[in-house]
Amino acid sequence: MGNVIELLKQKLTADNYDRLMALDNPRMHEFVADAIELTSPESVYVCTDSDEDRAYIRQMAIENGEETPLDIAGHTLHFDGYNDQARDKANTKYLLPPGSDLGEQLNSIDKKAGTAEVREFLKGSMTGRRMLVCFFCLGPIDSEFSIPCVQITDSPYVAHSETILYRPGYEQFGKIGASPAFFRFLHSEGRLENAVSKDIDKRRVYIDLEEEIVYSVNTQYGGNTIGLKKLALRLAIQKASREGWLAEHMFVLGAHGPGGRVTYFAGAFPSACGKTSTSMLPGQTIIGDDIAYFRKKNGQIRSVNVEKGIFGIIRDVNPTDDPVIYEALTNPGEVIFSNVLVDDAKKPHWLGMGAELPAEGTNHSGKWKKGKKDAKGNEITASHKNARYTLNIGELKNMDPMMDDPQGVPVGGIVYGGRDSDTWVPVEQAFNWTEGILLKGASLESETTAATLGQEGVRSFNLMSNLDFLSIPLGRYIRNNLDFVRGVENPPLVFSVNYFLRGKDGKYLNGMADKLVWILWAELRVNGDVEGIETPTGLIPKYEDLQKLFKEHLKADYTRDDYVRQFTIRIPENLAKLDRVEKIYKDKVADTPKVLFDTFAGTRKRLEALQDKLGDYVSPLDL
Ligand code: SPV
Ligand code: MN
Repeated sequence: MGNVIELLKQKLTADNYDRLMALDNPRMHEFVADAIELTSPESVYVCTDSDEDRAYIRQMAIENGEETPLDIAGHTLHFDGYNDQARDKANTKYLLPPGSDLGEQLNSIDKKAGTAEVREFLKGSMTGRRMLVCFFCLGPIDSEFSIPCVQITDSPYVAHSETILYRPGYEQFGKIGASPAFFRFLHSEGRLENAVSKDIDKRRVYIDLEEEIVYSVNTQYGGNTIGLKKLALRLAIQKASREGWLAEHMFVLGAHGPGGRVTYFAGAFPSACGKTSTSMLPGQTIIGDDIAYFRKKNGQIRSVNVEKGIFGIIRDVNPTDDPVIYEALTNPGEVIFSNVLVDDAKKPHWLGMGAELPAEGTNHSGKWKKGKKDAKGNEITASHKNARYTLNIGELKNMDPMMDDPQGVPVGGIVYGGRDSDTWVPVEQAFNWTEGILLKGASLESETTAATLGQEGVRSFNLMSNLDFLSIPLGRYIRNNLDFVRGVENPPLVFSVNYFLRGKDGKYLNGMADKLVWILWAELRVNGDVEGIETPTGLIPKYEDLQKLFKEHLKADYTRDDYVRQFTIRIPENLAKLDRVEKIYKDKVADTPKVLFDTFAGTRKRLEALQDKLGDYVSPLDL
């Protein structure tokens, strides 16, 4: 590339040039100049943290047709293309330099070939458009946790989403001087038709871990385009591994115990398993719902929410199950609804909203009528099952006051949960950190639902619910988690939860609201207020403790029969799970730490010993 400064001077208006140059960072200037040269925008807009710039981005999204105002003040609607409704796993790849190896579980492409391919798709992609250069901060401002980022995009919708989801970063960028320690994202939606990306066959998300640059092209869906979300998580996992901290796909929640005590929990659940609603439990306070960083400080593990907003699944958000979000979604405030159904009165509707849906309207497929089918003959639902809302956590009544604390919050407990119809009990504490990481986190599986794959109950392995985002070999990731508690005085307790356990008749054994009790029991355990009952895989609650919590928090009479059904140890299923997961590590993860196999063997022995003594299914009352 020629002279960076000359090029910027030539392509930017004086105002924008000054804004960019006020940040004295040659590496960032070079990135912007290269992006201009590559994508050939008509103009470049450099965004600062000001309210005017935020408003301008929002206005641009409406003017270019990516967003439409809805009936309530501050609400807008965005559609992604019919075939651009989720993360594109197949076309998301690491650019792999010669001689490096991420293991067979991670999707990668030769760096030279992949860079050439994605840059070819980006070439001239912003012709006739305005390039937005935006600055954001991952984690709280002025914090040891924070990572400054620069996002270049031609999509005001992407930039708008990021102003809701992330802390502003222009000022923060000014403070890092010429430091090269920041993440870079270049996105172009490519050619548009009816305001949606047209060349979906050329959709690519390529990640350069050495340069800490992510390229994304020919897509709009947030998971592929909002650089600071899952694309930054991939970069952060690699950076964390180098620097000795952790980047996790986790919510952070303040659980409120007796006497006004607040204990912070972080939790990982695969998509659509109750993660956001756990982070929003009634009576508790939310720090974040999706991504958390963890660092050790003075012998303590502390955590921050990387984001300040929520890009949440809207399906099943209704006044009964998610009252806090429902209220925010039905009152004035800044909200982007994506891929919902909208009627002529500009009112949004979604599956499971607790009201009858209109028989026609407009959705991600265009004009929609009940019964409409797509080109493959599949019925198109009123709203997409991955339809989402984007809002600022500050809009919610239950935001935790520590949300923006640069020190983060101390972590008392970690929770791992998946969709599991027949194996894990509703809540169980691991015996210690190592067993928690290996038997709960690294053993996490989730079942597909009939709605997603056509075949119900297929278990997919998803360690720490982070498999989709790992940028280091799986074994090293597990090792990093195991080692993280070195030097920590009281490591967080680790729990598994299962909201989806079914009885012999196939019916769920728990109601949606019960998860509050499992988390509050965990809160009592972290503080040593109650005892657990030992099982081969950990510690489960005593009936009396749960009965009290159900009464106090859900006004429910929890019966001994319910307890026995829910907490019976299902030994054959637990053994089968150990076999299944162990086989994955044996066959597919070359660098699995030996301690995983040892721990699995020890657990298998304990399960078999109990089976010999009391049979396949053991009531908690017999333990
Ligand atoms: C998830 O799927 O885990 C999400 C949404 O949080 S996405 O941004 O698509 O990753
Ligand atoms: Mn997520």
